[in-house]
Amino acid sequence: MSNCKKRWYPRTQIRASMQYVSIEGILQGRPRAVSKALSLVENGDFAAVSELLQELYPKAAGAFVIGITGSPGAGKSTLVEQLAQLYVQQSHRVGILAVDPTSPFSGGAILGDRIRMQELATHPDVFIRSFATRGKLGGLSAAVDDALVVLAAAGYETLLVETVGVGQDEVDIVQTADVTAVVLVPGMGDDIQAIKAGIMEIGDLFVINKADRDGVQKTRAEVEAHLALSPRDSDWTPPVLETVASQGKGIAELESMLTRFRALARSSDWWKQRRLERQRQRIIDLLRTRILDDVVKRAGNLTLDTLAKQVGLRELDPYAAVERLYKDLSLP
Ligand SMILES: Nc1nc2c(ncn2[C@@H]2O[C@H](COP(=O)(O)OP(=O)(O)O)[C@@H](O)[C@H]2O)c(=O)[nH]1
Ligand SMILES: [Mg+2]
Repeated sequence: MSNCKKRWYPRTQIRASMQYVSIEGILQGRPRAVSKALSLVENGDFAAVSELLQELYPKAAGAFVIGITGSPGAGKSTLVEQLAQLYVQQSHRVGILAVDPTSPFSGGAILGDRIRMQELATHPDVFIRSFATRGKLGGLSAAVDDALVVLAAAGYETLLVETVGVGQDEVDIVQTADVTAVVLVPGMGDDIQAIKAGIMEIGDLFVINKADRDGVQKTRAEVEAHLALSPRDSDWTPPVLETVASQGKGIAELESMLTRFRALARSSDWWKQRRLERQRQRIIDLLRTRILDDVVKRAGNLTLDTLAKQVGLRELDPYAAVERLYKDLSLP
């Protein structure tokens, strides 16, 4: 690490004890530095994150991001924990991001889960962080993207991201993953209908967890019927796996499928195309954030509030409000 620049980043809006982030510390994988960088990312100040990423992005190649999504209670955290244990046994360094307010990672779970998670959390090769920030400029998925860059630069090569598969935010998040596993449970026919529109399309693997329960075959048939109807632009046919995460069953098969996907992805054009499309989207999202950030800063909250009131009173329509902002700021 001798060639890396020693630079310190001032942070203005956070507690004094967290004012500086050491790039060197992150690159050496020091947990405190990584943790501070993740807080900076979560805080979402565009300029600060931009400076941070400038240093870390070139060093963040090679990590593999596994997205795990599904309904609350489907067993995502249990699966993530099991997978992480398997990877640690294989000498991987594992980073875990839980984007789920009900997750054990953030302390909301039953005691048993918590204890197992804590064991994992104290392992030197594992870094666990929960993410729940919403409403910041750029949104949750941008923050998750940046957090993954931090973890990758810190040497965590296998990254697991758990999200609740419900809203557009979550779809956006898993779209940044290199591979996405959708977790279902038996007897959730209606749920499948509900999440079909968003998450079913982006699943690379389907996991029927809680396969110790009745109705596995019915759920499998439903998933397969859905997959048969959705044409895919790839060499990969999403497999449907069965697991009992709470007993560690089917985890090795899931891991070997993920490995197989990774190997195929490396050499395939469709995956490169998919990555390219996502990077494109990432740039567009950042551009939108940057412009919005700039305009809002220049306009100030007062102007925005004034305009919002006028729109509320129907003195102004929202389009006219935007036009007025543009004019006041002398934008093109
Ligand atoms: N019967 C059964 N229970 C499971 C299985 N996997 C997880 N669970 C339990 O389901 C509950 C929710 O699991 P959790 O991993 O927190 O789900 P998440 O909300 O999707 O993260 C917990 O009590 C788990 O112990 C499974 O395969 N079979
Ligand atoms: Mg969870």
